[in-house]
Amino acid sequence: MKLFKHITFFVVALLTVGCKTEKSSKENTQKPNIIFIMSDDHAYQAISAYDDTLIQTPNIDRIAKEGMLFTNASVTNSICAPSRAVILTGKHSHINGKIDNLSKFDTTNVTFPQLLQKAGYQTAMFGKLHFGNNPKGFDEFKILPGQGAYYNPKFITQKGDTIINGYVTDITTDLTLDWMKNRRDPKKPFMLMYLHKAPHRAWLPSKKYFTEYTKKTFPLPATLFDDYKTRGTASKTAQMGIFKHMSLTNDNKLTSQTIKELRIKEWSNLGQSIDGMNPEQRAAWDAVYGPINEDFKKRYPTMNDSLLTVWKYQRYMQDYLGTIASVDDNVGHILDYLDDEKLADNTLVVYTSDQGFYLGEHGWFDKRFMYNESFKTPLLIKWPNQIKPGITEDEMVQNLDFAQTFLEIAGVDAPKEMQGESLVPLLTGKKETWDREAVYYHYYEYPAEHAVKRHYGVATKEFKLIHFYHDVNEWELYDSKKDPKEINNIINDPTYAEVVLEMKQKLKETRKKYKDSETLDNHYIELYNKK
Ligand code: SGN
Ligand code: CA
Repeated sequence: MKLFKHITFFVVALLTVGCKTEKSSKENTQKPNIIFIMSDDHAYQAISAYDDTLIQTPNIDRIAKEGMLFTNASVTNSICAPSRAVILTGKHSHINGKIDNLSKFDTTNVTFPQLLQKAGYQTAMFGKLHFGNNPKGFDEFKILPGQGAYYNPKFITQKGDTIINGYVTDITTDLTLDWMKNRRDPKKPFMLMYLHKAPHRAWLPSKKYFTEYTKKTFPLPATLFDDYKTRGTASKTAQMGIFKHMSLTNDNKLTSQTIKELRIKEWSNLGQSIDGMNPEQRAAWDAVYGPINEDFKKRYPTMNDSLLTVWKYQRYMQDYLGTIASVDDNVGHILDYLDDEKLADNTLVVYTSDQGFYLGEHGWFDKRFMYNESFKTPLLIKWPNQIKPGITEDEMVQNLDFAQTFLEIAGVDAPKEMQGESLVPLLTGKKETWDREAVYYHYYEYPAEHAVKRHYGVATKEFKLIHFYHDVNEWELYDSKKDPKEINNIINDPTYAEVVLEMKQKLKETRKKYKDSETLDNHYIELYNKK
């Protein structure tokens, strides 16, 4: 009898454990997978779902066709590593501490991948992180050191560093597909960060696309010759002008021999961006860029400043957009894999960039400013059965919101310190609960490369107010509806006096809401001075 009791207990216990395991694995597989695709410096002007004047990106566009296109997505601090820190922590730069590319990321910050991993998600990261630290909360990662290289890049892995021959965008995709095919645990939901280096400076396309794109010419942006008449000091002193600050060698790919022959003095010596190529890659490159050098030598003697600006802009666009063509192809491979493996239905796919970029608007390249081209960032999300296909959403969302969005999708409570808002109501058509009226921005990396002064500001759908501080004290206001290109700074226009007061009040409230203050501004200036 005693033995019978024991056996019964044993069988019941076994059944209970069995049921639990089966149930929890079933629950886990029902949780949605998340694929976060992010490129580096990808302007929304260079995605055909937003604007098809410059390039066709049919694969990235597929995400919008099958899901949602956000037309008012922005970043809180338009620069690489700080944007990534905001995405991972769900906290503004002044709270997570990673205010610029130079400061260290404080690894005591809790990041959303750590929480998802704890909740049973399998996690992996491939490509560019740019933190200086290895990421926490990942079962597997293979990341580029710092900015990484376009050709034959080195990767940091949990097993040490390795150099992989080939083109970085293809390699990052191969690593991602290899993980999905060979090491993904089908019993668990997964969260994958697939992070492209492209189209970051110095814009080196693959052979296929430098061959194709160097034959193209592109329409000029309306503000290529902006004289910054109504703007303050910051725009006038920034060093990101295509004419003045883009280098003919590193950026436009003339050889040092060419500029020596023409007796041109570069404004800054950035070296040669093509140094990492092997002889075969270099020969293919020279076969295309050699004739470009020869052609320039013939044209240069008769070029005035405007013609040189246009030549540099065309060279810039050919290479920048050429790198995006590879990103688009590779995004297509990932989407095809999800479709083929029947994973697409239960997978949320995000495509975004760490910030926007200037493609000649205001005469610029690079980012950093709170003006639209770098403040806004592309955002396309698909999630079959949850997002109705083909929707355009104009609510003001930010990279600050990703962490809470992903946690809600996974059924994990977000820590109280996170400062964003989950996008799930917008994604699932429950817009009534979304009540954000303004977003906050703060850029710090100054004095530094490109010389963009420190500034913070607030944006509503109607207006944008910016305060440049530190070594200046200047305000700018833009009417976003009437002046989307932000050419007229109306801060001193008496007809907007009321709006200025309202926006200053809004800025005050927003700074308070996100716990930013003058004390913190000064703290970060002091830290910078100590470096
Ligand atoms: C490099 C680039 C800059 C760029 C920063 C930050 N110069 O320093 O043009 O602004 O990265 O970019 S380069 O000559 O080295 O290419 S970020 O995306 O990493 O923030
Ligand atoms: Ca970037």
